Amino acid sequence: MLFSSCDTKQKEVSPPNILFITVDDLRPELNTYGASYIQSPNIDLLAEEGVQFNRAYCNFASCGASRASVLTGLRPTRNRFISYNTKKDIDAPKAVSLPLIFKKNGYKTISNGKVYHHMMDDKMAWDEIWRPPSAQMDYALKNNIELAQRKGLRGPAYEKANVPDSTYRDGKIALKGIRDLKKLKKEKQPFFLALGFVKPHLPFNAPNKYWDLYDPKKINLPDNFVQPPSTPKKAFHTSGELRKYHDIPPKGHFSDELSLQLIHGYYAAVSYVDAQIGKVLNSLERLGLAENTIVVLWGDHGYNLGDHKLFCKHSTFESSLHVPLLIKAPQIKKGQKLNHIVELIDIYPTLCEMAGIKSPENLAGESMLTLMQGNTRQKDYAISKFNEAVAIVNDDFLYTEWTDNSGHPYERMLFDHSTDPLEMDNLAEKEKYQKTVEELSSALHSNWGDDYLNTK
Ligand SMILES: [Ca+2]
Repeated sequence: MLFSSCDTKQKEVSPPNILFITVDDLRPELNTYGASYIQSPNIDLLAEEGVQFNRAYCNFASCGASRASVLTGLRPTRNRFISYNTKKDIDAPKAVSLPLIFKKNGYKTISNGKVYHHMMDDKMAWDEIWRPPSAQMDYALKNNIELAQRKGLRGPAYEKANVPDSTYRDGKIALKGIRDLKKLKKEKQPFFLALGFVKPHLPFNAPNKYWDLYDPKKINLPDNFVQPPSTPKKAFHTSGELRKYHDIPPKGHFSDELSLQLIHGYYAAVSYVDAQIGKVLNSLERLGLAENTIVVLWGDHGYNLGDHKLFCKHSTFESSLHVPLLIKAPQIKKGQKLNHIVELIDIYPTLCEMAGIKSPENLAGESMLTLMQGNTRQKDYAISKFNEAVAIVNDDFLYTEWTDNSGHPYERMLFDHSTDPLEMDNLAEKEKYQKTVEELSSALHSNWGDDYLNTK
């Protein structure tokens, strides 16, 4: 157990609390990850005080499936955890989830906000489940609320409003988290407190002051605002999630002007959610709980902000799969930035190991604790997917294959990030790379899980 005493005389050690923070659709375009133009001071501070994983990947490029995978420690397969709408209770009813194993080990477990995609999913794992009341689609302005109330339609894709932070859901979630911390401090029981923040997920709604942090003239389109002819057509999509919003053209590529406006909105939403996270972390500190609390913060998948002319997630480009992952834990060296490849399914065994809890035997991930302690580990790859596209990140390569029901690949995509970080040149069909393709395909198939094809 991480917190066992090194003293020769036995000291009683309290089990560490867990503050489990998930941020919806947060890509690692943050100051601490090198995006100096992004205002993310609170997440940056968490990185300074903890460990930053520079190469963390989601296991599925959509909300519900990614979350169910993280919380069960199981990989998505061909038929398990396959959509934004995934329910753990349907896809993996027997799995002992991460909150449940902490509950079974004496922890008080609380789920605030969007932790699982469905509020009451895996309800036995939680002592308390809470989500904030909010206006339709979390808009603050009357006109936008009315637009969002039309049957089957949504409001605008972004909103700039002169309102306090607590008008939107994430402000309420932060306040609830702080109230919980105050209560939990008085209790003897260790806690697993989960906070699921919903920004920067669409719609990009944030108070004025977060929009005003960014000068629109200084916001740029990504360097890969293009769909190269060598990339398989199947890799692209129509950004359908965004099309549902008011005033977004129903088809065709988005104009530069709209794309820049959307990027501005995303940045505002990132700074807004960062401020809410900061309120909770400050409270943890002020209450004296920080010294015995492990804080983990993760994004549920990546996000395209015009990369490959796409918006939203739903692909296996680096921009869809790469996520922020930070862990701050007592007795772990601060300020480490690690380049070992890790996956979100590694969170479950890591938290168990740090808390001295025995993990279930069927977990697919591996603990990251040894990496945080300055050692290495053998597993140094990540496997992710979206629909029939299954991808492996290995060394500098990101290799995707689209497979049929028997696991047979029928389309391939390979990028070498050491020479092509923008993914402009698909190498998969080039003669010179056939051996690499063969090796990566083999690594993908042997590590995607014994139940990949057979899971119902
Ligand atoms: Ca999401």
